[in-house]
Amino acid sequence: MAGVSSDQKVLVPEGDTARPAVHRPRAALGALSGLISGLSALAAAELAAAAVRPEAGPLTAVGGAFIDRTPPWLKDFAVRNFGTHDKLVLQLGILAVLAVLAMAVGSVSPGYRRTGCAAVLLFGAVGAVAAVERPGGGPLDALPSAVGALTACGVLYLLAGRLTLRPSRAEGGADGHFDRRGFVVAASGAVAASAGAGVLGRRLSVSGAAGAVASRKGTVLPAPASPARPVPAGAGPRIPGLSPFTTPVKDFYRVDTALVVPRIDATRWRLRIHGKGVTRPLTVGFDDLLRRELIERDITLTCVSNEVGGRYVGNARWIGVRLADLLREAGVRPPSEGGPADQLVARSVDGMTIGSPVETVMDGRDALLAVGMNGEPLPFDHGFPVRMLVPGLYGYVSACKWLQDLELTTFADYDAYWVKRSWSPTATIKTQSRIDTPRPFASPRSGTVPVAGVAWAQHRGIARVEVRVDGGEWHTARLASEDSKDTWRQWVWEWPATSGSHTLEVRATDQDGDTQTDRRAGTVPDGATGWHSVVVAVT
Ligand SMILES: Nc1nc2c(c(=O)[nH]1)N[C@H]1C(S)=C(S)[C@@H](COP(=O)(O)O)O[C@H]1N2
Ligand SMILES: [Mo]
Repeated sequence: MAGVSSDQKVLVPEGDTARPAVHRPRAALGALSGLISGLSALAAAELAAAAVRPEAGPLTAVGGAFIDRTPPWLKDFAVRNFGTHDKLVLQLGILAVLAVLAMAVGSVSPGYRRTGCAAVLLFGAVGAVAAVERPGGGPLDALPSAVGALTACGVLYLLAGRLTLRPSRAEGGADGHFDRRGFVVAASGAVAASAGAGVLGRRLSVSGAAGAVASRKGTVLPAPASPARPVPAGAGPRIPGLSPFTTPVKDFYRVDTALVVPRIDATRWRLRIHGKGVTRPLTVGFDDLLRRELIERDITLTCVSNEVGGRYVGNARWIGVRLADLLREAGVRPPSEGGPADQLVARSVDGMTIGSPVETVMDGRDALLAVGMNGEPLPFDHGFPVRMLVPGLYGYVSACKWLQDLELTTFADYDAYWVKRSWSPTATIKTQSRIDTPRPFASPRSGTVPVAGVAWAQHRGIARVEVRVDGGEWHTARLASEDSKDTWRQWVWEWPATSGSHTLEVRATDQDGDTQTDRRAGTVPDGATGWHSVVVAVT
């Protein structure tokens, strides 16, 4: 084997003309072998994760650990700039960092194979620790990272070996050469094997979720004992660009911390209700829930991270069981009746914790354990088999998806996930209104232009929506008829538009008589305020 001294030449900075040029491609090939071993690590880990559980894959585990440690300003930045693609951006970011590190390790590895391998094992250790520490994680979750790291080590060692300089006799001129052919063969072999392992891993994880998929397909939602009201008459004859009253599932926003969407087999699902003041702890299965009296309600869900004018709000027709009934069965009394617990903490299978005020959940509103959304079983993305919903509360304090456990406790004793991350422990949805049409910077023709959108003040109800142009007087918009206080309302105002650039503003008043404040506030800690405005250029 070539000595360290000759290998060190690889590290000589570019432009050092005293060194023979033959080493430069070797450094580049070193970097390439780093990339290839990184690829093989991920592929092998993917395969192993399919056998353990999808959440144990190093990319997912490190990404999840990163999300849990993201400070609120960065989370807000990501949500604002990447929206629902924030997770994709995160994973691409991790891949990019990994690629750079892999190339760095790879480029020194022809000279320092052991060091290269040690670095690879270190990355593996990071992945393994992250995986073991994920919610629901155990020692076995270290396996994918370990398998990946060992694979990468082997591949790197093999490839670096092909790049080792040998004393040259026949070729003369250069002071050595390496096994180019051997490198190409080994490298293509590693790439092909990685591709195979990756594809197989994906296949296996798909078949691993087969039980969950089948249990969802097999779910027949019984007819609700108490159906929803018919969809109310809209704000006006079909206004292009206005959000429909019911948001189709494909357009419904999704906000959660899950890099891998949990796929739960409903036939094995159990929900536990326990904690302070629970005199009869309950465990219920999915079929138990479906056999209960089901109610169907239109409820508008809103995310606290929704900016003024944002899209993190949607209205769906939900079917579920009254949560308050279940809590009563478990012996729970709200604080106003002397119950000792003021916080209901919902836990999901992916370790999310969401705390809601017991008083609110039990005050007679339609707080649900939902099993259906827009006439189908909950989609996996939206919490199959069961999620919580409390009309009037932001999602982060009410709408736990992939629900597994309900614990009665107090706000004094326990801070839920987002509360630990500087969001308010309780948060009522703020009255808001949004202009859907015209779009910002649209250029409608002068004449009558319908200005239309949605307004929401869940559980208080919308009383009035007003629009003004260029800071002038307020005009009352026409409202769609009310479905319930828990849903948004569409509105429209026919604007006699004159040519030129104009600013449209909207504000809503709820049925308590409170009008939206114009004071701009950000989303942290309990929801944004301010009026939505849109600038248009009328032609
Ligand atoms: N398990 C779990 N449930 C969760 C979350 C989460 O990250 N994990 N996010 C909450 C937040 S912040 C919101 S706004 C709603 C969004 O529900 P949706 O994705 O169905 O629109 O889910 C809530 N439930
Ligand atoms: Mo949210």
